[in-house]
Amino acid sequence: MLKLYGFHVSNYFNMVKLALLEKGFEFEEIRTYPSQEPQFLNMSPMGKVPCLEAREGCLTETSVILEFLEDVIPEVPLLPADPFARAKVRELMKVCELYIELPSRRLYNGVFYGGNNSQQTIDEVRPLVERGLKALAKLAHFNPYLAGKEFSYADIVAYHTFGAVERTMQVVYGWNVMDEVPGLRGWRETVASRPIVHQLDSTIADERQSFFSKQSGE
Ligand SMILES: N[C@@H](CCC(=O)N[C@@H](CS)C(=O)NCC(=O)O)C(=O)O
Repeated sequence: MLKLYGFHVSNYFNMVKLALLEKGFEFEEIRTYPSQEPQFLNMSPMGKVPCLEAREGCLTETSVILEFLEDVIPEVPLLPADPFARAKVRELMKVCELYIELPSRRLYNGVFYGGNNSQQTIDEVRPLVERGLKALAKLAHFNPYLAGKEFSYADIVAYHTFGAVERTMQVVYGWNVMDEVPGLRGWRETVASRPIVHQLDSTIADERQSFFSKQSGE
């Protein structure tokens, strides 16, 4: 059986977990935090989560894991069959990861983990995220899903990107990114109403509460 290593506060972990659930995989979840311990680096060479253990060995990097899952269970497709449409979904995934999630992530320490964000980082991140959102606005269909009529990996990646990004932009800049792109808010509600997404969101909410109350020593 597949084993998924990670924890629910990790947006990348939640992308993979949602894909596993949507595709109907049986898997075991092993709560794991990022670590530079030699034993964990043998599984996840950068020490990051998620990490997926298959019969053949371990895989890391969310987009790589998602592609693997698609190859294993293509019968429940989360990528379109047509090569160009497939590439357009991957383009949306990349924009979310590289130009929205990664710049925002530079502020997570100050927002979620009690650290400090330097003024320089604060000044640098917002224009980057604005540019990423403009790219998303150009590419997204919201019809009702990001890439069109079918729910896809673009929705999974974007959905679990915007959870943390929305909060971060709100806390740091008082900026509501969900109003920045027309259609984004309605799209999120559509995705959230999918039964599997809804069920996973409840788990995430419980886990997040206990994670952050432990962190703040409550
Ligand atoms: N590029 C990685 C990013 C995964 C990632 O950054 N995971 C976070 C948890 S959300 C982590 O492990 N952080 C620890 C670290 O960066 O060392 C992926 O696509 O899976």
